Amino acid sequence: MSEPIVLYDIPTIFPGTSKAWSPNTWRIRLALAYKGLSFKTEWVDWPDIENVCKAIGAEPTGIKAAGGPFYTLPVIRDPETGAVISDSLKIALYLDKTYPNTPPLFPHNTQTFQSAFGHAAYMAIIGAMFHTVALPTANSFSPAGSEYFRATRTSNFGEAFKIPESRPADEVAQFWKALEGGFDLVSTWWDTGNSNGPFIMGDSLTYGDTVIAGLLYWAKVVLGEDSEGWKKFIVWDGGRWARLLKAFEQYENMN
Ligand SMILES: N[C@@H](CCC(=O)N[C@@H](CS)C(=O)NCC(=O)O)C(=O)O
Repeated sequence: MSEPIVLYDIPTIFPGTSKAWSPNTWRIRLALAYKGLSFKTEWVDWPDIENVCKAIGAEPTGIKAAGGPFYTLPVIRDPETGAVISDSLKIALYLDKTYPNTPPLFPHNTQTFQSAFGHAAYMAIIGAMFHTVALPTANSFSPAGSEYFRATRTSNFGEAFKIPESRPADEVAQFWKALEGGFDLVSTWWDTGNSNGPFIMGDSLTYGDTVIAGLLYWAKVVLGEDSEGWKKFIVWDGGRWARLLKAFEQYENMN
């Protein structure tokens, strides 16, 4: 029996499937499960990400606003090959290449299309999404994690990402409207396809779907399944996002 792939992920303080929240790490959690690759999770709290990445030889994925390498999760370590890979897109490409006999994340040479779709969809949503769910996100971590998350949103991304303890109702409503608009835009791209399946390519799950699913899991976990906020996502775009998550449900179990 080969050793499982290790997925490095950031934990919330919640139990079960709500322990994972990150839109980026969810992509890989779902991708590994979809491919049927055995994996286990190494949970890394926010303040430890950089040290853990350095210790296992993971590459940074960018540069911090203040300068210096920026280390992020997901990272995977594959004991079969010795590879340590950072960045969700690079990990997904690695998995298809290294395990060609598993269901593909980039079928029919769609790497270029999938990476462009993933980037465009993420960018259409992430700004409004951050401001809409930032406070419940910050409150989902350990005390040290929460402090780190709050401090580094401004030091890494600027003052616009400062997380206020409360916001005026009209500002909140504006962010929700912008968020719905982002999902609406992505939904129009989906509509240009000619399949009724839940995924961008119809009935088969691909990398681009994991990008949207990751964003949806983030909202569901930090807002709570029974919250008013999460109930909005479920009805947007004729229930498209609820159907998408339903299709991912079989892959969401924690490892
Ligand atoms: N491009 C990277 C982005 C990953 C990313 O931003 N991860 C966040 C968690 S959602 C992170 O680890 N941030 C570390 C930090 O802010 O210190 C990917 O797709 O994997």
